[in-house]
Amino acid sequence: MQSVTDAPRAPLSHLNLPFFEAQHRSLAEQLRDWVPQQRVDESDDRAACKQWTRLLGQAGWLRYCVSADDGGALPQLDSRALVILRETLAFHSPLADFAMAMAGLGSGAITLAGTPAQKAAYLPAVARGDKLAAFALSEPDAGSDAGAMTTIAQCRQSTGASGLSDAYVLNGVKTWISNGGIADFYCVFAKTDAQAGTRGITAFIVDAGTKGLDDSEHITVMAPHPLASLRFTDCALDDSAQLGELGGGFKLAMRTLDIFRASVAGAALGMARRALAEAVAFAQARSMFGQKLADFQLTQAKLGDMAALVESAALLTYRAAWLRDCVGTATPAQAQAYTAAAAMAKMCATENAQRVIDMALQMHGGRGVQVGTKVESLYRDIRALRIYEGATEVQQLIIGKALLKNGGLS
Ligand code: COS
Repeated sequence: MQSVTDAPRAPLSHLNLPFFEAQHRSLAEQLRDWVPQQRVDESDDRAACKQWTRLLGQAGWLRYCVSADDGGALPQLDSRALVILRETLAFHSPLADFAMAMAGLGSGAITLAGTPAQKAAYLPAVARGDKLAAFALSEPDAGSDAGAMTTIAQCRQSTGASGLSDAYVLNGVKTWISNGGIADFYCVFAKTDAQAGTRGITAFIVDAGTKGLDDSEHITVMAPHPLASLRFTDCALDDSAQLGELGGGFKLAMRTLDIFRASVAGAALGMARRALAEAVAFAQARSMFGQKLADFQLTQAKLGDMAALVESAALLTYRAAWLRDCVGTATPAQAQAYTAAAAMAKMCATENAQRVIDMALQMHGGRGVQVGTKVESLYRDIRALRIYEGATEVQQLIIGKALLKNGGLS
């Protein structure tokens, strides 16, 4: 069994591609030296995620999840930095990657739409690893069809110290919420106008411990990570909890997902690269039929397939991140081109990674299914990435819609 410390190191050669700048290469170099030095017992997913968040925050890595004005490392969220960070972390520890991902996704809507007071209250603490964040969009009957949510935020007038103001009362259930149960706050999307479809959804920031919020229902999944359902029962929020415009919640959720979908592709790439490294090392070490496994043409052909799947996904992933960073999303055409590119990257990287990991596991024979080997855990780790932050079928829909609308994608 392998520990993080005796594992292979994440490769760097792809950072010479023209998508990247010197700062990205140096980020990857520093992170791949830092991760193996950390000692985190991952047997308890919740404790491990809290510890990874603390360590990532103390070392400054979470500063890439917020912008410089809010305690971040760079003036704006940099998609290429996020991709590289997640790729490198996922190569070594999918749970460390998960902790990083949730700091970004869970606070992303505040970065995009928060008031100065909301940003000050949450983002510097996220960047330091002092507050755990979560993104609460999905519901038992509204996963891919996020607009079908039924959690309701009813507006009531209340009299506070500063006079008459709006207040909201949340009722409903959110589910499959990553960091659920350990988060310090949730960005929650709810209907403020049940008749207005996706234009009737508004976002709110709800602190853990708020009266009327029960986040204790833990969900156990095949590759353990903190996941829970949230139950809101007459959960009262004052108007300072509203995040972004009234009725602007659906678009805010989509814009947040857009940014982080390319980074999911990065995480999938990290897992695929690790599986490939494990397969190469195993093929070179394993003897059979009087030669090494690597000497068989059958093995070489498989490794060739795996490498091509990894590198083609890498190009789509880096292109999507580069588009957002260097071309931008200021015009509707740019925004749509980026949305489609991020969807393509997420779809191809997660699907290809599943195939690469399966091939690596097959190459390991019986050891591949032995609990505790790296390819066995990767086989479980990768599966959720084809579903969360928009399943492959949702990405197909996004790409198809863009194609039909534009007659082209860029
Ligand atoms: N950025 C900004 N606005 C967007 C957008 C984006 N990426 N995608 C859609 N919108 C806007 C549309 O322009 C439209 O605006 P108008 O009301 O002004 O016309 C509005 O949002 C509704 O868009 P659309 O009609 O495409 O919505 P649908 O209900 O058809 O849903 C999908 C589209 C399927 C793409 C969406 O529901 C989705 O992404 N689902 C997956 C959700 C998900 O990822 N869940 C995982 C949760 S996190 S683990």
